[in-house]
Formats: sequence, structure tokens, C-alpha cells
Amino acid sequence: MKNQLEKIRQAAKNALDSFETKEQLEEARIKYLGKKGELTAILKQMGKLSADERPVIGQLANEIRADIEEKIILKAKELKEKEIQLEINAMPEFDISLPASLERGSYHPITLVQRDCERIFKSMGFHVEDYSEVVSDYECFEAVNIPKHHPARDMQDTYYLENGQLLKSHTSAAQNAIYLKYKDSLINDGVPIKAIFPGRCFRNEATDACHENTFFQMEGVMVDKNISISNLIYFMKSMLSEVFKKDVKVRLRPGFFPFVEPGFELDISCLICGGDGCPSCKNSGWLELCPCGMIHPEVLRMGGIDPEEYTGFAFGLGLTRLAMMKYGIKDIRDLNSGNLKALSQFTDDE
Ligand code: FA5
Repeated sequence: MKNQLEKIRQAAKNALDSFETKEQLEEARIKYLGKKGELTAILKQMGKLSADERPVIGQLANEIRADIEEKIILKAKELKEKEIQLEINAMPEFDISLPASLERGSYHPITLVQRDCERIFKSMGFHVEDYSEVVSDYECFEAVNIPKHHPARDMQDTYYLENGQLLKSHTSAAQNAIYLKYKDSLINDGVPIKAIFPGRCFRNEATDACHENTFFQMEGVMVDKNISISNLIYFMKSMLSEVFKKDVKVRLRPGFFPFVEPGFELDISCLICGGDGCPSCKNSGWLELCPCGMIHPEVLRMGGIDPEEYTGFAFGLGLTRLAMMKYGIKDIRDLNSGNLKALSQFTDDE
């Protein structure tokens, strides 16, 4: 019986080595391992063996079964790989000189206004900074003078991670890092801090035609000796007339933000309705576009800058709303919709 088993093992090995198809493999599995297969037939005769022989033969039969099963699996893998290779070989070669069959893509309107603003501010000596979307509570709130339990937090509810970090609710979350990064060259070398930092912001709030839960802002700061509100107004006006390539009506009104003192709201006359009132401007004729103000002494101090010696302004431009105004997009939700028909009509005119 031992000889018979070894013969089966050898025959199965020879057969499997020579097989070329999945069907042959399946036949071999039935022939050697199936209920009516050769191995099962031998095992059925085990009863005729002596008590001493039975465990020895039983163990050998199991070994041979495992051996054949393993060979079948390996062979199946080998055949599958050959099949894939044949499919690859049959594919037409990729010809990079062929003309593209897809239509040309376009930049997202927010990318376009962001680049436009970056170009304008760079030409006025600002440099562009990048910042994380996931920040700490300290960066987003405490370092901009919004301590825990301050009522101003209610206006900027956001999304919290289990580790206590959060998705930044405004680009002001990068202010502290910027001051710390550039304070030495300001203090030691007299180089003013002039930076903008665009970025995606998140707020846990109801959406409507002018509010999204995910939107873009662009923060800007300038710190030096003798910086005043006049500097702030000059830069804001220059930026807006460059972006819109025409005079736009703006108004400045008092606004409260714990990180500026005094603080302002810079509104722009709604370009969708010409100031008459529509859903995009909540029927007021004005759209809140760019809150700003003189950086609060406490915020400068937390950034390692002495507010007795230096002053500065900061603004938080709503880039998404700027894109709406510039391109006449009536509903902010279209911008995150992924609707190519709506989004692909703008081109990069750079
Ligand atoms: C802020 O986020 C302040 N960090 C701005 C700031 C910076 C003030 C520096 C002073 C100095 P506010 O929450 O108002 O402020 O948002 C600023 C701008 O972002 C708004 O004017 C608006 O244009 C835009 N914005 C705010 N919330 C949304 C929203 N849900 N959807 C779309 N745009 C929004």
C-alpha cells in the first residue's frame, strides 16, 4: 500500500508539471483527491491493515494529499500569471504621440482667484506661505486670543479629531507660526513681516447660497514699526481693484474679532445683483468679503513680538466668495459640487 501511495504521488507530480490549462488541473484534482479518486480508493482499504500499519499508512496518505493540494495551488497560480501576461502582450502598445482623445481640463475658479491674489500680493512684496489643514486648538484659537470657553468660539464650530486636533476653521490658525518663523528677521534685521497664507477652512454650520462647510480663505499679515490702518486700507483696495480689473464699491464697518483691535468688516457691493439684493448676498446688496484689523497686542506678544515697538494689520479674505463675485457664481455650493459643466467654463488667463 505504501508503494501504491508513492506511485500516486509521483504520477500526480508528473501530470501537474506538464499541465497547461485550468481544466486539466481540475481533472487532476478530481482524479487524485476527489471522493472517487485514487487516494480515497486506497484509504478505503485501510481496514484491511494491521493495527501497527494503519497509523503509518494514514500519516503517509495525509502527507501525500497535502503535497498534491499544494502543487495544485502553485500550478493554478502559475497558470493565472501566464494568462495575465498573455493579456498584457495582446494589448496595443501605448503611443504617446497619439492626439489626446479627452477634452482639455480647466482650473477650478478658486484656484484661479487664489493665483491671481498671490500674484498681486507677491508684486507688493508679500510672500506666500502654506499651512496644515489639521491644527491644534492652540493654533486655531488660543494663539489668536480666543481662550477656551470664549464666546467667539461659537461662531466657528468645526470638526474635531479624536486626538484633540481639529480642522482649521480659519486661516488665522497659521498666524502664530508665521510670527514665530519671521520674528527674528524683523527684530534683528528690520525686515517687515509681509505674508499671505491661503488655505482650506472648515466649519460645522448649515449651508446656503453663500455658506459652505468647506471653503477657502486667504490670510494676510504685515508687521513692522508704524504700521497703521491706512496701510491696511491701501493694500485691500489695491488688491480688489486688481482682481476685478475695475473699481468696486467697498465699505468698511466695525467688526469684532478677538485677534484684532480695532477690527473691521470689509464688504463688497454684490456683483451678482449690482447691489439690489439677491440670495447670494442675503438680499442686503453687500457681501462680507474680508474682515480685517490691527493685530491685537496679545497676539503679537504670543508670536514673540513686542507690541510696544511693532504694530501690524491682518486680514482674512474669503477666497471662495471672491471667486463667486469674480465669476458671477450664484450659489457657493456649485464650487464644491464637482459638476464639470458648471466649473469648466473658466480658463486660466495667466
Ligand atoms: C474669520 O475667519 C477671521 N479669521 C478673519 C480675520 C482675519 C479677521 C484676520 C481679522 C483679521 P469670518 O468668520 O468672518 O472671520 O470669515 C472670514 C471670511 O471668510 C468671511 O468674510 C467670508 O468671506 C468667508 N467665510 C466665512 N465663513 C464662510 C462659509 N461658511 N462659507 C464661505 N465663506 C465663508
